[in-house]
Amino acid sequence: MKKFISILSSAAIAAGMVSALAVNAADEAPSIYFTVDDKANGVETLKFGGIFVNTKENTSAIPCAMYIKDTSKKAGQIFVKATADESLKLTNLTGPIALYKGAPYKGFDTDDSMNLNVFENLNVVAVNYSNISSEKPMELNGENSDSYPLACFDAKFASDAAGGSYNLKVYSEGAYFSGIIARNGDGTFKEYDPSKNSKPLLINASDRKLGDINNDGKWDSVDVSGIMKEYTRQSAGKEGIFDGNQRAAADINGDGLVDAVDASNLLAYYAYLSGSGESSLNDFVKNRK
Ligand SMILES: [Ca+2]
Ligand SMILES: [Ca+2]
Repeated sequence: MKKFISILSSAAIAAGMVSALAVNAADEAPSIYFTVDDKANGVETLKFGGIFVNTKENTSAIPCAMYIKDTSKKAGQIFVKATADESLKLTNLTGPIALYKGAPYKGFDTDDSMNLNVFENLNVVAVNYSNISSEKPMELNGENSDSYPLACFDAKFASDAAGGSYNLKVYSEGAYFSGIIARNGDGTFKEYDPSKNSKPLLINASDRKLGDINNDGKWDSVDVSGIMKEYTRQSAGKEGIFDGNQRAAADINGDGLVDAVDASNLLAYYAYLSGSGESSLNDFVKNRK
């Protein structure tokens, strides 16, 4: 039944689109972003926002949250579907009330009111905030559109998930489209496809610790030179020789690249450890200028 309601309301919006008039170029397109709870075992948020997951240490689900960034505060209807690569299963979808004590918009006080849907075959979780009867934007509960998340869910790696990079992102295909409708308050509106302008969350999964490329339990010059060799090969247009677990462990700053910056960070950390430093590699890199 929930699925039916979702499709029905989506169709109603699509029909209404014909009368869309206003385009205000000054408005920044609303977008969606994701966070994970890095207090979960084996989960770290890296310097540039990517997430590192040690799949040996992390055997539980990773709590995730989905937010809307809407600086215009004009969002009147929100249909967002999120997906991840297949081996990163999205489950346990809930509204934000229980965990965050509030929803971004007024009038959405129960999980039912935000029309949550899980499409297991697509590995998609969906949330709708809709007030079809009104021409106005929805009213915020907090100061900003992302004072509270739109929804919460878990991401769990399959036991046979390969090491490598995974993306948590907005899904928008066919009948399962994602859309954000900004209302100007005078009956005019504009629809955005957040799958076009939202940044996926990079999740690097590895069976070893961050930076320990050869998985010997130490961070040293062997790991540094491993990264440099890989980077040199790639710079020369050759295929890398790292497997997925090594590549994930080598993107030390979480920018999606394995390059000289990662090697330099690791070299500095090696020196720091030799001087009896005690921070984790990730904390060390985050604090490094
Ligand atoms: Ca090592
Ligand atoms: Ca990097």
